[in-house]
Amino acid sequence: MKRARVRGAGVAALTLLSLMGAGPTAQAEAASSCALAFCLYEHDKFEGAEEEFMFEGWNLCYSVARVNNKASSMRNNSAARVQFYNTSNCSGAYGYAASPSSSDGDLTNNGFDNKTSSIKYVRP
Ligand SMILES: [Ca+2]
Ligand SMILES: [Ca+2]
Repeated sequence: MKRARVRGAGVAALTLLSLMGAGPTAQAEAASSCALAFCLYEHDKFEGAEEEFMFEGWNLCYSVARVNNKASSMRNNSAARVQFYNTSNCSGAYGYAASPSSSDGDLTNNGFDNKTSSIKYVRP
């Protein structure tokens, strides 16, 4: 009985996925969903311009380009802790660190709104 219910849920999830893929909102969903390891957004609540970052190894630093000094929210899909730097090459002390698999819709209360210029993936 329990087995049957689990299978039922799986079928429902698959149906929902295919509906989303075919629906008119598919593109809007993709625009604000972070496909890569880490994403920064220009505005609060994952709005505005988006910049996506890959995870290619520990302790790698990535410069922020599109939303340099503009990031106001973030999504971290990676298993890494992501450190935020006000400087361009992850130099000096980081100003904020995002936990693995976390998101933050407003960086203001972390004191790091519109500041991020580079990010670094570190082991949690
Ligand atoms: Ca901003
Ligand atoms: Ca900066």
